[in-house]
Amino acid sequence: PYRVFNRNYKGVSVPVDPNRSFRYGTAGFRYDADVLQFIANRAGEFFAHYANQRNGHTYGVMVTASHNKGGDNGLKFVGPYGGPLEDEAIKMMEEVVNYPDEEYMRMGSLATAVKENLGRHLGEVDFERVYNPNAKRVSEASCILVGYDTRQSSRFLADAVIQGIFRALPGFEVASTATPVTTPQLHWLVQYPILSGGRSGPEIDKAMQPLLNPVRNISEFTEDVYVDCANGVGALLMPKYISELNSPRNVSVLNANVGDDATLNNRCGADYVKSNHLYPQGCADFPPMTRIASLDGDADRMLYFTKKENGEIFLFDGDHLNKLFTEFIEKRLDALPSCKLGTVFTGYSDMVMKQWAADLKVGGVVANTGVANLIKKANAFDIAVYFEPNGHGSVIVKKDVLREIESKAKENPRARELLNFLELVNPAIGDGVANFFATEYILSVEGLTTRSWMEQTFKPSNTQLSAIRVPDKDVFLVASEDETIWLAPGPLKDACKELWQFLGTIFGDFTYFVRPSGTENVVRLFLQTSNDHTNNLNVINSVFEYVIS
Ligand code: 16G
Ligand code: ZN
Repeated sequence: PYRVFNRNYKGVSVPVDPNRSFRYGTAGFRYDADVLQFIANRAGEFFAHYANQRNGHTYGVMVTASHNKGGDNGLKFVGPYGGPLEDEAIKMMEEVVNYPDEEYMRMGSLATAVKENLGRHLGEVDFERVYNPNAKRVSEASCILVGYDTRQSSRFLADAVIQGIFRALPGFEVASTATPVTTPQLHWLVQYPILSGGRSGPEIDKAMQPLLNPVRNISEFTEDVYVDCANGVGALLMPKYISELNSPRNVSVLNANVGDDATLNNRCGADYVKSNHLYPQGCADFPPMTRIASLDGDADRMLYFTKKENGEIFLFDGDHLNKLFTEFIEKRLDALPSCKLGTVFTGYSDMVMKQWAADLKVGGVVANTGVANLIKKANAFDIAVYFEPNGHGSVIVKKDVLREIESKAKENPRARELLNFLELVNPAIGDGVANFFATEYILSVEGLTTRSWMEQTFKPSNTQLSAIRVPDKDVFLVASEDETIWLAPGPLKDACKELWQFLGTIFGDFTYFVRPSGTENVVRLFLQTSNDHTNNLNVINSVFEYVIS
C-alpha cells in the first residue's frame, strides 16, 4: 500500500517561476496545479533537511485543495504526532520557496545558498534550530510520508515533493501512499508510528484499524442516513468504515463519483452546502427530515442538513456539532470532577452559540480562523471540543485524562460511553468521516432522531458572509493575531464603527466581523442579527461593502 522510492528516482521535471512570491496560508500553499510543481519541489527540499534534524519522527505532506475545484491544488505540511507544522518552520519554508533562482543556481545547492544568505532575513527565527542543511544524518532516522487526494494533478505533485526530498538528502526515508487518502487519514498515519525507518511499517489498512474498530460500538442508527462525499476521496474511505458496522445498511453514500476533476466539489459537498445554503446535487428530493451529511473534497469537514416540512434546508453545522459533542461529554464528566472541559469556536460562530458557551460551566474560547489556531486554544484544556462553523473540528483529550477515563470505563457505564465516543474521533485533526460516526454514536446513545435533534439544538441566527475584492487584503486590512481586533487602517475602522452604530438605530442590533482572508485576496465581511429580517441584512451588507471597497 505504499510507494517506496529510492535514490535513483528521477521524478518529474519542474519548471521554476521566480517572479512571484508564494505564501503558506491557513490552507497551506494553494495555487494552480502547474505553479505548485516548483513549490512542491523546493518545499520538499526544505522539509527533508528540517525533518532530518529531528530524531526519529515521522513527518507528513498532504497534496489537496480541499473543497476547491478540481484544477486547483495545495500542499500542507504535517508535524510529528500529526499536528500542524510549527510557525517558525513555515516562515523558513516560505523563504526557501521564494529564494531567487539565479542565486540558487550560482550557489550550486539550496543548502549552501540558504546557509550563506537566508539567515539574515529571519531575525526572530532560531535559524539553526529550524533549518540546518549541514546537520549530520542522525542514526535513528526521521521519515516523511506523502499522501494525496483524488485530483488528477495530486499524485504528480506528490512526486515533485519526493524529488525535492531526494535532491536534499539522497537516501532519506520517504514513502507515499499508493492510493489517494483523506487529509485526516494522512494526519492519522503520521501520528501513528507507521513507518519504522520508512520501509517496513505496517500496512495502511492495519494502521487505520484503531480508527475503524470503534464504529462497532454504534449499536443502532436512529434512522437511515446518507453521506454526500463531494465526489472526493471520502467516497473511498466510507466503505471501509461501513463494512465494520453492525447495521451497514443504514448508511448510504451519495456523490461518490471519484476521479473526475470536473465533478469534484461541483455543486456538492460541505462547502457548497454551507456557503450557499443549498441542497447538494441529488439531495433535494429526499422526504423531509431525512438526515444527510456532507463531506468536503478531502473529507476533513463534515456537516449535516435536512429538509424541513416547508421545504427549507436546515443545517447542523460545526456549531451544532460542537454543542452536541460538548454536552455529551459534559453529562458524562461526573466521574472526573476535576477535569477541565472547554469548547473552542471562531468569530464566525453563531452569536447564540457564543452565549450558550458563556452560560455553561465549561470554558468557551474564541480562536482565529484555521484549524491550527483552534488546536492551539484547545490544548489548554483537559478535554476540548473545537469546531469551525464550516464543519472542521475534533476533540482533544490529555493523555492522563484519557487513561483515567479508560480505567473508570471498566465499571462505570457513563465513562464507557464517553470512551466509546472519544475512540471514534480522530485526535490528530478534524476528520469528517470520523466525526460522522461519532455524531451517529451520540444520536444513537441519546435516542435522537433528525427531528428531535433539530428541536433540541439552537435556532440559527440570521447571518450573511460576503467577500470584498481589494487591491491587497493584507495592506488593506490588518487584524490582530487573534483576529478579534482590527488594527489598521484606522479611518476605515472608525467609519465601520460609526456605520454600525448608525445602522443599528434603524435596523436594530446586529454584529459585524471583518478580517482579511488567509486563502484568497479578499476581505471577508460577516454580519449577524437575531431578528428575522433578511432584507435588512442585505441592505446593511451593501452599505458596509460600499464603504469598505
Ligand atoms: C482554510 C482552513 C479553514 C478555514 C479557511 C478560512 C484548515 C485546514 N483550513 O481552508 O479551516 O475556515 O481556511 O479561509 O485550517 P479564509 O481565510 O479564506 O476565510
Ligand atoms: Zn477540506
